[in-house]
Amino acid sequence: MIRFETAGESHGEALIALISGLPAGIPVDFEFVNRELWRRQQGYGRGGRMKIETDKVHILSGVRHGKTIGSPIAIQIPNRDWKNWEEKLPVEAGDPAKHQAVASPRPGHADLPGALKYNFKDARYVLERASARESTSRVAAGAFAKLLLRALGIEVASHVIRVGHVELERAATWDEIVAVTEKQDVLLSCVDAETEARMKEEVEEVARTGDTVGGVFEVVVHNLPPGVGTYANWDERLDGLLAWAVMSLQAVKGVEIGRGVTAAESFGSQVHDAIHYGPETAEKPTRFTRHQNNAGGIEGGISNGEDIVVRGYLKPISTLRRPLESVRFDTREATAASYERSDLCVVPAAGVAAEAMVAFIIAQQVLEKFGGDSLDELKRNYDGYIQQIRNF
Ligand code: EPS
Repeated sequence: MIRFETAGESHGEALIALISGLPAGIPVDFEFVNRELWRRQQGYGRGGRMKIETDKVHILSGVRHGKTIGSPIAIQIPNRDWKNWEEKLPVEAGDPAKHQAVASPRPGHADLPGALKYNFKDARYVLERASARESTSRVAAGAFAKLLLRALGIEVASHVIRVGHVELERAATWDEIVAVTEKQDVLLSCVDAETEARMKEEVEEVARTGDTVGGVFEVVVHNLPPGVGTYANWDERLDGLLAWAVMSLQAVKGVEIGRGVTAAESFGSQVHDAIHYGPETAEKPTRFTRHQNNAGGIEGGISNGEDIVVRGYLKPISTLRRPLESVRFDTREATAASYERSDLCVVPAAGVAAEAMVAFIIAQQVLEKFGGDSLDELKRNYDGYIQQIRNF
């Protein structure tokens, strides 16, 4: 079973990802892994921190001569900002006069429940770990999951379908989504230029008013064969696993698979994707096809061979330049919530982090079904199954 853990504080020395269970023999494209980290740093509305950091992986173990060797992969991503925080947030006791306390919790952030839970009179320790900076480690781990999936021809990409009030009002093709992920000048990762320009105006508006704005990203998995995940046990359903993984990302408050939300207000005849039988194609192992994909590629907790479509609904960032009301930890007096440099809009970046989570779950379930300690063994098992599906 592949799994990963992360460690690190937002302003600590480094972020860590530890991945275990990946088969041996996966070629590691270092440029690709670092580009994934770069993608997570992009987008119109990111804060000043992204000008300081150039996230890059330092791989300590589990990769030799450019390939995975089946051992745990330890990854370190240095925080460049650490040099500005060494005295404010030392590992040792340090000089308390130099510590930078967060005295009044921000509504919407983990500050208050975290401080109550861990008995801190300062939310500094809470936000250091609750910060979405942690998603850097997830993207590093997800990049390895993508490398495994890529070796089987399975791809994962994302795009933005809403920023605040502005929504993409048409479907996006797979090629359009891929083109967005390949861009060098990332704005808001929307496939439609006119909609993207209006999304930018939405961010400009909150920049003026000292507010923040959320939105919706969509992650798509392309070329996944039918049969991954199962209805047999509640904790093995693919939709449940994906929803959990995406919901665990910072600021995600809702997850939808396919047409999940509007399906609830429609009739069955309008929602379900009629089944057809078509000619054999090179890309698809099954000749059972659909003309639409409202199910988002999952029926009964199992992939059905259509693209997997997972949407994440992101609340606006909770650090506001024009802060909401809060209460001081020490005196209990009413005051404005703490303000610290932050982002205005992170929907494209959250989409990249969600790609990582989705890729990891898909890789996990693919390995669960097909197994293999080496990529060669996995490919043999995988190809055998694809043949079975073709012959069905
Ligand atoms: C982030 C880095 C952080 C924040 C953001 C995400 O950097 P800093 O706190 O130094 O500005 O920009 O974190 C939050 C939104 C948050 O609420 O903590 C990153 O690398 O994505």
